[in-house]
Amino acid sequence: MNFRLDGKIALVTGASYGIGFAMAKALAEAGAKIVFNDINQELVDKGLAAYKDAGIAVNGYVCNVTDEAAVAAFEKRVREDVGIVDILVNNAGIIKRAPMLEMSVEDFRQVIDIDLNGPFIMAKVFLPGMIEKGHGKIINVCSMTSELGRETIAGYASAKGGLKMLTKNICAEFGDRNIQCNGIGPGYIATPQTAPLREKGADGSPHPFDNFIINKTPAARWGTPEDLAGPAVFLASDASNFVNGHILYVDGGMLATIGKVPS
Ligand code: NAP
Ligand code: GCO
Repeated sequence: MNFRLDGKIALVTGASYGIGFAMAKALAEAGAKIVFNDINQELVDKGLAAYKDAGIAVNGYVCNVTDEAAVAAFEKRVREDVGIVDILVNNAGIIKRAPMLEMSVEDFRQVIDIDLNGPFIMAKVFLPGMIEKGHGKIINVCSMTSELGRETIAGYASAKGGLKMLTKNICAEFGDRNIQCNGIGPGYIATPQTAPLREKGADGSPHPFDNFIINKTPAARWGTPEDLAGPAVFLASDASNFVNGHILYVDGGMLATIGKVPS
């Protein structure tokens, strides 16, 4: 019963598809009432249709996680429509790939704003409700790049590294209020965000990055959004009440090894 979420309200940001959708679906299957947001109505509608197809009743809202006033209004609307959020999953994010010398400061700033400032704003706005309730779970969706750099993603890695430390800071400040803040660090997952890294050549040959990841991952495969389901339920449930400030990497073993010699 420790893994059940019955009676809990879970908010997953940017959860119209991909990893966010898979985590929200798993939290719903564990008993949670799901609320999600996305950046525009088109995506929210796409998500509402997908949740309906999956037989999950959800509330969906348009909210830009970088807009503090919009997030405050979002929290008020969710409180009125559904209730006080028990579980916040900071999943919304973007990535921009360019060699650093070609990356504009504006692009760097935008990635930091969405991937790091956004989770800060969401946590700042939704923590008071958790404190009011006497419990809360915050799950920040980090990345392998919370630990490792890679060329062409300076903004993203900087944001995800910062998100790891924000996770630890929320743990430090709110652990004594029975609030657990942990991170989930997905490895390389097959979603639209990584589609450019998996595109086959005109001749049907695999993308060089594809082989690179397969050789770097002991599981010898790309992850799927569903690989994040169980870890999300664990960190959202009472089963993890003494786990705090931890980043749970769901990477097929990638961080444990320097990788295999390409065959
Ligand atoms: P994703 O393509 O990163 O998109 C996440 C969702 O967030 C999208 O619906 C996106 O809308 C939305 N979003 C973007 N900016 C937003 C904003 N300002 N406010 C609200 N929503 C916003 O999807 P994903 O690949 O499933 O990744 C989900 C999370 O996992 C992200 O934080 C990502 O960095 C992280 N992650 C992904 C991988 C991977 O291999 N895929 C690995 C590690 C970590 P748009 O579609 O309009 O952008
Ligand atoms: C990239 C990928 C990664 C993944 C993920 C790895 O360009 O290297 O998009 O950043 O999205 O974050 O954990």
